[in-house]
Amino acid sequence: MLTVHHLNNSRSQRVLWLLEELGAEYEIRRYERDAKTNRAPIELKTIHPLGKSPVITDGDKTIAETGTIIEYLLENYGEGNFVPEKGTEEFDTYRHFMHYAEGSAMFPFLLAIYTAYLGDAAAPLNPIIMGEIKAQLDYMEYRLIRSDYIAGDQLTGADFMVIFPLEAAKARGRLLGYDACLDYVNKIHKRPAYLKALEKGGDYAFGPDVS
Ligand SMILES: N[C@@H](CCC(=O)N[C@@H](CS)C(=O)NCC(=O)O)C(=O)O
Repeated sequence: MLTVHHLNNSRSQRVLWLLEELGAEYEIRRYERDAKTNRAPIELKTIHPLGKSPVITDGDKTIAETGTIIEYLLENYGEGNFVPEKGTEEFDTYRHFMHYAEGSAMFPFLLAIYTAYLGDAAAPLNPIIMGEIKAQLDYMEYRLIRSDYIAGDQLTGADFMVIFPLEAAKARGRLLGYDACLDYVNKIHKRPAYLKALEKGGDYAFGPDVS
């Protein structure tokens, strides 16, 4: 049985969304963040040494890292959905955004979260971090003005990746002036499979209710 090790308020929500889009059978094992530290509970380390979410288990396989999980699910449960044909320009763009979301887009958002712990001591870093956040949002806006989804006019695996940095940006009020990004997030938030995943996943601070 396919099991999603699901941490509340986390990137694993997008794995649930993909599974709902695919109509796949799966079960959810829930983990709760520590109320004070917001960290994942130690038991997640018994599933995978990184102790992060998402992680999935499928028979004797354990797979961590969202991009790897999404590729694995598309290969094994996707029946050809959400992956452009290999050898096409769309496929190259899809692969780019599969890596881009966690590789480039998330980085300045995480820096902003971590340096906030420094208080005033973070001041010299803030202009650099804010500049980097702007560069990532400008890039996604440029893409989304030109196509319905991040890698073209079809929903692909890459959308399940970039939704998280964009949701995080929206929740922190950073999408003001980024109308294409905002419309994209709102469009995804209306998808029946997204809403079903939300119901199943529970507590999620970046969903449709966030302005
Ligand atoms: N690049 C990894 C990031 C995984 C990650 O940092 N997950 C967060 C949840 S959004 C987590 O588990 N945080 C809890 C902690 O680090 O204790 C991925 O996409 O899977």
